[in-house]
Amino acid sequence: MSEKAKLLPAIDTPADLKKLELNQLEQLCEELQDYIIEQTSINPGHLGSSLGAIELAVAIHYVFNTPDDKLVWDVGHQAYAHKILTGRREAFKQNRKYQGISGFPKMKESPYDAFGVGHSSTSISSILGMAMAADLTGNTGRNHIAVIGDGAMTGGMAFEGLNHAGSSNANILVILNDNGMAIEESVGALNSYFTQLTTSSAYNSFRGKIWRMFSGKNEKGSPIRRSIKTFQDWIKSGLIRSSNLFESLGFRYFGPINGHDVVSMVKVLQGLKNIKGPKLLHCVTVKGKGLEEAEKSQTLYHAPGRFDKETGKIIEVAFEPGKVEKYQQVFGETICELARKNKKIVGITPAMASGCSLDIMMKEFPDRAFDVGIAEQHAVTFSAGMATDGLIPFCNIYSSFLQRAYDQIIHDVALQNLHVIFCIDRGGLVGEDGATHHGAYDLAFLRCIPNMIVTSPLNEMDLRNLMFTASQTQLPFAIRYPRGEGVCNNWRNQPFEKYEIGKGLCLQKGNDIAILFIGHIGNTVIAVHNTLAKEDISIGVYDMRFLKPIDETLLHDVCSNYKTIITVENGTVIGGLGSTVSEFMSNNNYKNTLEILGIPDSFIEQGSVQELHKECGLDYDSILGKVRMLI
Ligand SMILES: Cc1ncc(C[n+]2csc(CCOP(=O)(O)OP(=O)(O)O)c2C)c(N)n1
Repeated sequence: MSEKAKLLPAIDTPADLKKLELNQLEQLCEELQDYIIEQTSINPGHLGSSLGAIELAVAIHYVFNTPDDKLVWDVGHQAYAHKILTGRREAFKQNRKYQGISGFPKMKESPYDAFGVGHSSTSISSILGMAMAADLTGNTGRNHIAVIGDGAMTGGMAFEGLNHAGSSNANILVILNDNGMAIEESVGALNSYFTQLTTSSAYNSFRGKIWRMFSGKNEKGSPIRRSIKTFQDWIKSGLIRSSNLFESLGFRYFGPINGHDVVSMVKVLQGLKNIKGPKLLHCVTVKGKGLEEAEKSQTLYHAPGRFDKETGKIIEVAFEPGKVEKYQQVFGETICELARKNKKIVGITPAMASGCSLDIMMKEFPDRAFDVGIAEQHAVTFSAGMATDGLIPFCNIYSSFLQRAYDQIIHDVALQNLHVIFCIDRGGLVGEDGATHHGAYDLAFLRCIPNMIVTSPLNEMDLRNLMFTASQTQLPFAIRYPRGEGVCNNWRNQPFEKYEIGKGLCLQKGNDIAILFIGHIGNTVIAVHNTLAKEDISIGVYDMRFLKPIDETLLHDVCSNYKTIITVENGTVIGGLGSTVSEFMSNNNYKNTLEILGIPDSFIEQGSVQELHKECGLDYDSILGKVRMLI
């Protein structure tokens, strides 16, 4: 921590924070800002969102009695100040690291993390559940606070929560942290509505009144309660109710206020603490607040990697000749290539345009590429709707977020047998984002859906060819690939090849042991094979390529010719490739020894991809060791 820090070193819990005078809070916020910048510059994380929510975290913990009062951070990527203030100042140095603390609030980690998060738009439902539980158990004095960004507010669940809460008397405070940004700029009508709220003169004059009311600037020393009474009278008069979305839904709306003015925030929160029932406080904040570069380039600094803490400049990794590119780049360029040739092709992303590289298509074909907000369910059914009219939607969704849209995949796409292509990014272990973000279940949960084709590419060329094949196959089609680099750099502008559906490949015949794999993890298997080949140990290597339909001819061949079969997949061991082979063997009375390598049946925490592969026995050494053991 910087030597300038005078207040932060003494804060181990919110009780220490409460010992500070109100006029010391600004300095504390600056120290938190310095500390978060210093730490994330060397140990990357979600910088911009957390810088934007420092004052919110300080004000909330200053006013409310956490952890008895419940506080839920939506997504939780903005909660670094919260973590630091709640006993994890030193542990923050190990933020997102293997065996360190999680980058997101996590119930197991701290009593101050009232709810485990990572996926968006869960805060209102969960805080409402807590508030209603408090009512039922007679814990009536408790406060319940949810902090949700304008991006997360676009998620359907947020509205489901608002709808329920607004008709209740539940004592909840929703703090809308409005910075106009998701990872990219927030999209949709709600975003325009928030902009209207923060710029319209009626609301600005209303805001002035609220501001003065709670900060006591109009009547020196006037009790907050009297001000609240005035506010309630306004509400009763219906002045605001008719024109405000949240008021119409049964919430009391306060704001918009400046979410970086910590002293005023404290006063407003103290006032709101005395108002029961569902309330929403609209705070306007700046993503990346306090670091010029991060304020200027908010998308880039959402999670910038390492940067220079003084200048804020991102530390570029030196270009290495021959360095391979990411699968995401291959997806982005290939969809454009296909779209140039076929006008029916469209692209859809739920709020991850730059992460999945659909932004490349959005630039070239702005009318045919859609960012639909943090709305995976909508993204899938919207794609289905387009497919009914003969368009060919490539719906790109991160594996773990696709879990949200399971019924939409089954009911709206597969059951209707529609030609929707799912490009499933971040398949497998993703690294530092941890348990909430690993794409562990997709192969298993897609395989059991009728009509679905489920595939995974070994490399960049495969991804291109599978995208091409999918565009030419009138069926629901899933292509799942990992985060990060591929293995070859000669994929650009190569001719496309249409693959035979359900056909796997024998890469190498061998004796005794055959390894069957699906996806990019196969490159590790190939490396293991190459090592053994140098020792004159010959193993069979098979790229299944299609998990569904599985290549039964290939499986008969393998089961008849090898004593031992090892399956390797970067996905859960329950329900994926290993299970498929096991079912096949059982159905066909094969008695081979079968060893299934994959992600075990437990939640894997954060760490580098390499560390996690090792933990799961999916790294080169572990696979090699396993083969040696079985020889
Ligand atoms: C279900 C789901 N979809 C996508 C994401 C990826 N994601 C993480 S943060 C984020 C943007 C959130 O925007 P907002 O709530 O406005 O918070 P900000 O980062 O602007 O503070 C997105 C899309 C996610 N965490 N969960």
